[in-house]
Amino acid sequence: MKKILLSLVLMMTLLNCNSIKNIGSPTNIKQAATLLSSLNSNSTEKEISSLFNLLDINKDATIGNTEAIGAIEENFNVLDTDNNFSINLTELKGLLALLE
Ligand SMILES: [Ca+2]
Ligand SMILES: [Ca+2]
Repeated sequence: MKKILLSLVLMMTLLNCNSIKNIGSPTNIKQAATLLSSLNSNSTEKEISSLFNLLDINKDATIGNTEAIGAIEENFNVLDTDNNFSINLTELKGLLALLE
């Protein structure tokens, strides 16, 4: 009886792990990629905020290196001006200066 319960708990834990992994929905990433590719030096801070919200999958108000994509990933160290290995909204706005 205990064994069954234990394997049930184990199964639940595994299921939970899977759902945590899937928080970043592919639609968000796709939307973020589209938005990112449409950005240029004339883009507004509002567009940067939308991009930020799409990329901040775990909603901790920063873009970690696992959340960065494309040009943000490539310029991560440049954008991360305070070198704390994450990009906040203010730092992401620096992307506009990098775009032409
Ligand atoms: Ca985040
Ligand atoms: Ca930072």
